[in-house]
Amino acid sequence: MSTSRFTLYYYYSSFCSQKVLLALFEKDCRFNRKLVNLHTGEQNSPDYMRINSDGLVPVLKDGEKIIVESDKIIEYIDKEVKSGPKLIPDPNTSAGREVLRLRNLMADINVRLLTFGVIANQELSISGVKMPRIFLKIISGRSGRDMVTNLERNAVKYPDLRQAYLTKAEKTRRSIDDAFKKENVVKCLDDTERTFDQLEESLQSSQAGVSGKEYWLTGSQFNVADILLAVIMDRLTILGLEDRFFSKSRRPLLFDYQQRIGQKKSVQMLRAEAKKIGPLLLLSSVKSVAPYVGSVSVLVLAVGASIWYLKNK
Ligand SMILES: N[C@@H](CCC(=O)N[C@@H](CS)C(=O)NCC(=O)O)C(=O)O
Repeated sequence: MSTSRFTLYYYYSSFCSQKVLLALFEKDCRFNRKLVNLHTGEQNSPDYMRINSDGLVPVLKDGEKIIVESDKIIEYIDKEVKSGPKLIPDPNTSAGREVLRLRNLMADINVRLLTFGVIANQELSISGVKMPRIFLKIISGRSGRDMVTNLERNAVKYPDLRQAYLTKAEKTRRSIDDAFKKENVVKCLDDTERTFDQLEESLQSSQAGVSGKEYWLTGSQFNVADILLAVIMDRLTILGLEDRFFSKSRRPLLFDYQQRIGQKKSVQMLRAEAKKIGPLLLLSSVKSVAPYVGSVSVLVLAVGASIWYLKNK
């Protein structure tokens, strides 16, 4: 039974989904969930491509209305949901302009390249990539190239979606190539370093302007800029890059910020959500070997029966 007018199509480990989840949790907004398993390629099924022809999560459905792009979804939620704090201040105010500046600054961090690039070049991680081994196996193995082949196959199979499938196949091929070129990933990490310098400066001015300990990126209100930063920091931590980007000695205010966001209920809810990936992957991997397990059992039974027959003959 539907409990809310909103339905979110999302996946636990997707960075863009996490931004939207955190926004929904901050707004204390109820929503229906539709998990789109990126590891089994559900986002490329014709049914899903007919909802979002880019074959990407997240997607928000509000009745018949479909909203794509995480930033647009957050803007939509902020406008439509009256509960919870205002996440996006009016851009005509100085606070609003500062939030917009920080959103643009963080939008330039290529989280996809960082994620796949560090997984493909794990020597770039400082403390080691903290992802379930099975997850690493799935994304660093052949799965990317298999995905391209499947997309091209679907382009033939579903003529109404031909262009969408071909476009996605091309984009996927390019992003896999980029992630395997170490110099791209190194440059991306260096650019992120400069962004983090600016974020540390923002925290300095925010701290100076707020009396008390509860200060966030642009002042006392946790807003969309903080949502972006919280999710980026969690991703960098998973990639084993926390000591490079927000260690106590290099960027103390960001280090402290990371400790403080962990006390927020919405962030705890988000982290609990991200953890669900482990059991799900285990389940899909068991399912994928299940047919073989089935035939192996039949074989074992057959061999056992033959031995028994020969012995008792
Ligand atoms: N600009 C889009 C990007 C969405 C996106 O890249 N989603 C990723 C997960 S973070 C995805 O669905 N990947 C699956 C795929 O590439 O097949 C947004 O902000 O929503």
